Amino acid sequence: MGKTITEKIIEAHIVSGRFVPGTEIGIRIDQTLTQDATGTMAYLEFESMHVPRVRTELSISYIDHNTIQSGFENSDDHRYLQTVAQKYGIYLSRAGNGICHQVHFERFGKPGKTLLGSDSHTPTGGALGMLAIGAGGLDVALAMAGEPFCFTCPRIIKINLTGTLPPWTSAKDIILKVLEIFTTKGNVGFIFEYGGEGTATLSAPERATIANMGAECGVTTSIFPSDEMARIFLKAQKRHDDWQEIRADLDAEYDRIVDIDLSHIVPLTAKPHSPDNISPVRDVGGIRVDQVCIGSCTNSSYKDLATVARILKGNVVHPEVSFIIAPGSRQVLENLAREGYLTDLIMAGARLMESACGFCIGNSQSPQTRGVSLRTSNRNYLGRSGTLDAQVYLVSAETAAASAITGRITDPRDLGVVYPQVPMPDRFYIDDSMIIKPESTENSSAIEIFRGPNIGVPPANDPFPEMIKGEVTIKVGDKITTDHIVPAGTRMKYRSNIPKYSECFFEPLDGQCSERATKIRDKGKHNIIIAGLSYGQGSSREHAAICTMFLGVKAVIAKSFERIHAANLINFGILPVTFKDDRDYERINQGDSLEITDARKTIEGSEKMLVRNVSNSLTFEVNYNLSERQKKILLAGGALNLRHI
Ligand code: MIC
Ligand code: SF4
Repeated sequence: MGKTITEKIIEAHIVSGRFVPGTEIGIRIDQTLTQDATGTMAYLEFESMHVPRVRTELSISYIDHNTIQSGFENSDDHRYLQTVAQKYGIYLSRAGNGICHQVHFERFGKPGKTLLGSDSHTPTGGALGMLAIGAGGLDVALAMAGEPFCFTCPRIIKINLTGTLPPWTSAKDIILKVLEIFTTKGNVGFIFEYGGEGTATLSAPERATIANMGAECGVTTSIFPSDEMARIFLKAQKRHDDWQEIRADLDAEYDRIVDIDLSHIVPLTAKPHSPDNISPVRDVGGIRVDQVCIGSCTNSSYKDLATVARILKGNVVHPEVSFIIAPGSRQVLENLAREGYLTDLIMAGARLMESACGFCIGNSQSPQTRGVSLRTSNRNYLGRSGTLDAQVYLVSAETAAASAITGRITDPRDLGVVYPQVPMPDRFYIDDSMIIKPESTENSSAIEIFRGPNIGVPPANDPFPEMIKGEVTIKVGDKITTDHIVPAGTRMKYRSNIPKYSECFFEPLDGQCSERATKIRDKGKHNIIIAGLSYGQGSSREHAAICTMFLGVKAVIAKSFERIHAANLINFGILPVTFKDDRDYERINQGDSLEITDARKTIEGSEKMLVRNVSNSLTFEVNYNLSERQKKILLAGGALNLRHI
């Protein structure tokens, strides 16, 4: 039987288990990436492992998230990251060089390799035919220490693209279509593999947009063949030697095949407040727009921004629209400048932001009260923009540009002009001087690591208790994201200071939650969280688990979990369990006292787990699906404890 692309790469990297979907496997990791918001903790964890130098082919630390630097914390973190990188053999992409996924795609992504990144959009690399997976910082730290990455062997869904995109539609509309079909929940354990003759019409940067936002569906990753388009892109990046052809075999078998005819794609939008709340742009056309933001790791490539420049040429944006542009990388910015597109953008009234995450993570450019913001980014969760009552719509660069001109949500086909087809350059202008090479092994011992007062130590946990006896701290609904659990934006500067960061636990939903959890913990009781479907969507930030641990939560009982957050909970010694009967969710309230007697023994013996609700005298069963490896981690109180035993 033929093989899928995924199967070929996994089989070339497998170190434990076999390619049997649904079972746990371990793979060797060739490359790692971190960014500053998750990286400081990941490197603190790496340091605590006492490994003298990274054991990967390439590890790179990007500074792209916390670049606002209001207060000393971000700058201190940057300096810490730079010195750690120098010492341990890690490359460092300096602030200003661009967003991790865009830069990695341009300069380091390699067909056939494995990449593990402490950011949920790491799958962007799948555009070049690599197996690129997002994970918590601790898993990335372990990979840097040479440990395999363990995860559930995926089931593969083929997305078979046919036809070609009509004018004024683009890759963003394709992935929004995919989100309409698959939604943001129910896709854990799957990989999207793209194929079909429609795929061959998409350039590598277009594929990157699609692979990037597959993360919103909750799949392990998305992957494209490494074909002529990948070769052309790598050649234009002066990296032709990095190319190798990788395709699925013609008789490869998939779990499911979904056909999408590109010629039927229309401009789409994800309406507030979820990336799967899809409708045609025309259906919401005419709504007044206060802000348009173009950038983020989804749509900030040269092609995106050059297309926007061509659409805007000769126009000034609508007087009521604040128009933000954040190029994805310094390379994109240089190429736009040299080709004259930057001038067109400036003359159209663009407010030029740094090549960084910026508006996407809500640390700047928050919209006005009840403002309507059109963004080319990938997430529009409630409050993520920094304005709780803002209405954020996710759109393509084309729709964003058209709407910036008219001041209303506008289907770009209705502009009544010819679609500007921007060709990909044969050669990009390239300059890697903002990437710092690590010190040689001989010189590295002399490097002193800089630690400002904001840099803490990874918090310790006790081994898993014999029994869980505690209180329901908070009961939440479906599709709770890690942005709900620990918000980013202006709070993100406390990523290296867990007690401080824990103060905003569940803040967007319940301002009292952190205080309540602290009181329960200080009374010697355990905290327990009750949740609905798809708990822990979105960001890979392990802080959503670390702060949960710090506040004394021992179990999360949910209808279902997202992959990265569930792995992070186990890594920090917190038990994720699901309701056997979802109706039991209705029979629990915030403040109820719950008990799991013999919790530890139950897990050790793989027995049936019962939860007693002392407040209403009901008992219900929960499921836990832990491999032997995960049981060991959990019972030790987390992966770091296990390593130090
Ligand atoms: C995000 O887009 O939410 C982030 C910020 O990039 C996160 C990582 C983080 O929280 O630092 C992600 O996607 O993993
Ligand atoms: Fe940065 Fe936004 Fe991409 Fe996250 S989604 S890496 S915040 S640009």
